[in-house]
Amino acid sequence: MRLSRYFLPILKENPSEAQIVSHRLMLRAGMVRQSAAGIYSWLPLGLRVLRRIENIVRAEQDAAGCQELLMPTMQPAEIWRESGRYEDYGKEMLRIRDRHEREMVFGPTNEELITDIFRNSIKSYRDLPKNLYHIQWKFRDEVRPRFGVMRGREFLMKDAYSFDLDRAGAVRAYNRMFVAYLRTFARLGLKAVPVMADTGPIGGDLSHEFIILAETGESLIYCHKDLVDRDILSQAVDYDGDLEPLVRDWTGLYAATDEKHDSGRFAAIPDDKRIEARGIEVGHIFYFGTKYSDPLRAVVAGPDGEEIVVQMGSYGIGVSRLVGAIIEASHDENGIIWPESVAPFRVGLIDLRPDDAACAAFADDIHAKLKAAGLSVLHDDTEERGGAKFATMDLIGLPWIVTVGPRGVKSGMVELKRRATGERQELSPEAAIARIAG
Ligand code: 5CA
Repeated sequence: MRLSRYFLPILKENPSEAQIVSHRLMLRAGMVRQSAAGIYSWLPLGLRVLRRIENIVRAEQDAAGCQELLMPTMQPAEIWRESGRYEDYGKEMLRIRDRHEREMVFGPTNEELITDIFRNSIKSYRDLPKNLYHIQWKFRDEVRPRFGVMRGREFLMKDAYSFDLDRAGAVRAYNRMFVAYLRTFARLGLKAVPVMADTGPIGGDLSHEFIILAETGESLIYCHKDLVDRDILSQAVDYDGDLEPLVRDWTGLYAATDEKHDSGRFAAIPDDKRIEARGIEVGHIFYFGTKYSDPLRAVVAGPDGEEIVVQMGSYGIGVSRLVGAIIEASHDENGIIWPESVAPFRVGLIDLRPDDAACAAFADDIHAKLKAAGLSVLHDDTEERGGAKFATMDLIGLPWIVTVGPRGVKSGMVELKRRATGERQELSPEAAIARIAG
């Protein structure tokens, strides 16, 4: 992609409305624009990151045996009356009447709708277990939308819903999601801690939040330090096997939100292993048994023809919140530092003299070679000054920056910079590409 043609409205100044670094950087880097309080348009650079996060979330859900579907944003009010949440949900739920005066809601979550789909289609115990998910926009009329996409009113969520015959099956589904979440956040370059949590309006008696540590986070957590230092990706995971030992290994160490905090248990942790910190909730999983399947009559016929009310759980990931959360966890004073797994482009290619025919040809040739190597490139072929070009690349945080100038055209060398470390090297274009392709 050539920057001269790309829609990248960079802001030179810090926007005054942004209180935290991720919000500031997302606005400055031309990733999002606010359309109304807590409601954002995703511009091309921001959307590329959002899609990459979505794809990692999707891949890990699929690997854990979930199946993707897509439910609408609008839902009929009746099913919310059936579950009893139409009144309970309060002002956070956006209620709308259509032209026939039928009551609708813009979905803040989908327990009712998925249970309705389930009850109309699945009738036998033989069809269980099932775990269905979608990645869809939600609306919650938050009292205080703030921090940009971190607490929006419209936001993108991955929500999965499991259906099982009994508690043991539901706990197995819960464990699969628990492990899939650890893997998902690790692949996004984050250290997420699973903490015991309250269930709030979703309900249920077993719940974990996945929290990444950040000073700007809205949650307060208490946990054992070893949880932060663990690496899940080095462990082999068999989703068809028994995940209980792995989950027990993670939940055996103390970790809780402030609502669930037990100061006695926390005090028993050695001093140097105790963490009391703020964090950002990027995922939340719930086991709630028959809270929805009972009132909505999601039942199946058991082996002897008896009626069994299915056991359910739900599992959310804040996909759009993650964009902000990753920036909170990975930036410096010059801008964003994207982990390679979610970077909008792998390489920024700076041509210092696009007005010089030899330099432009050299840059074009490297651009073509990077693409041929399967690497996504944002090629700065604009007439800006060199200093401004370097600042833009640092701001938007691409993992690798290749710079070419007239001097390099003569020597056949480019400068390769790694954004995360600032380390620079003079290399031939081929060596630089080999290094980036790693
Ligand atoms: N139905 C359940 C699980 S599918 C549910 O709605 N859970 S939740 O309320 O905890 O939301 C799931 C995730 O969505 C949260 O962990 C958080 O990462 C994200 N989220 C919740 N509210 C917002 C918001 N206002 N803005 C951005 N992300 C949000």
